[in-house]
Amino acid sequence: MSAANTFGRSFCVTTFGESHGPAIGCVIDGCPPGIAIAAEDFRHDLERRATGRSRFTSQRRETDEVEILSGVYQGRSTGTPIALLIRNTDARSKDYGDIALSFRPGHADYTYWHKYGIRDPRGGGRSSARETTMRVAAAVIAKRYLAEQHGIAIQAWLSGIGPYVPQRIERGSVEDNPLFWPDPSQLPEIEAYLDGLRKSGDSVGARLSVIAENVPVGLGEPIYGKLDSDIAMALMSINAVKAVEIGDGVAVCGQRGSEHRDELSAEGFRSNRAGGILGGISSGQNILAHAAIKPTSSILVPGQTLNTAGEASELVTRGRHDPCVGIRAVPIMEAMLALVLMDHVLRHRAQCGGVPPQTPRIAADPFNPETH
Ligand code: EPS
Repeated sequence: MSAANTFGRSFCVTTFGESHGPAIGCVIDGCPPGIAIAAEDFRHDLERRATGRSRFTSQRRETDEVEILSGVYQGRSTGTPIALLIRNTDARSKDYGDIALSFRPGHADYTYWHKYGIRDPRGGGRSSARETTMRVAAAVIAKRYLAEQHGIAIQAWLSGIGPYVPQRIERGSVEDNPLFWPDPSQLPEIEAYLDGLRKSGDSVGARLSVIAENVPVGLGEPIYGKLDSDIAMALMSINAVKAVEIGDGVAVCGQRGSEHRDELSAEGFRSNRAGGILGGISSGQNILAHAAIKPTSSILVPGQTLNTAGEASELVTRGRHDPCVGIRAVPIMEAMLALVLMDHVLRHRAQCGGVPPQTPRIAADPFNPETH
């Protein structure tokens, strides 16, 4: 039995480290040999996820420089374990002095304390979003392999924040703003809303969406390794996620069979309500998933709590926190989907690599910004 710090069966990523420890890192076991990997390849996605990128995220300033410790020779993966390390350089542990013996309402402080009988309160320790840095780093390798071998492209965006929902999805605009918001016309209003929220010391939840395009047919194992159950597990493992939807998700409750099914035609699938997965196996359509993220629990609004002696108290969390942790979760959504697809590409190849291509192979319908 292990304590489940490893994700994946064939592309296995083990992360380690705490937010205020000397470093965080990961070991990737099962990586195919020959993939080009250099330390600077990690920079782009790590910067997208990093704190201090705008006034709407935590102001902690980390350089997030990746050190490749093993598994890469002359710029290529060798098939041996790849170890990556990032040193923590801007932890400010004194911010956590007040909460060392108290539980932030809505935070993992309480459950860690009861589970282990000991906890590292500095920056939330292992429960910190800092851990997700290594998921994003490991997924840089997965994304490259998926793109090179299968042409798979993955993109996530924010699809809800507080009371706002995008009126249109312009995927080309997502990277042009620090909120990863797909409807530029709403940005001034949302930014004003977030400024007000920051001033009031409160936080807010968010919805995220992710798409993977050019996914081959056949990924996923039909019973306990369904592609959608693994995606749900992966997305739910992101800090603060409280719900995951695949395709139309909870909306299927109100649909008729004649409405929900994705009809097949020689020109391609006619819709994508299933989110690209049938019977736990990818259909070759775009994979579409969504996640709901709760508001950050570390806030300046005073809340009632108990301390470790069981005494009632009022608590305020000081420090450099995210008013909406969902914003930085956008690249983490992409990373977790990439890790699942990478794992299943390798698993599919191992068992079914010799199955000849079947016909007819139906084309995916193009992404429909009206319905997603
Ligand atoms: C976090 C609290 C803040 C964030 C941190 C996530 O940490 P600290 O109070 O230690 O500065 O800055 O995010 C990161 C450091 C990161 O790299 O994502 C939390 O409670 O989860």
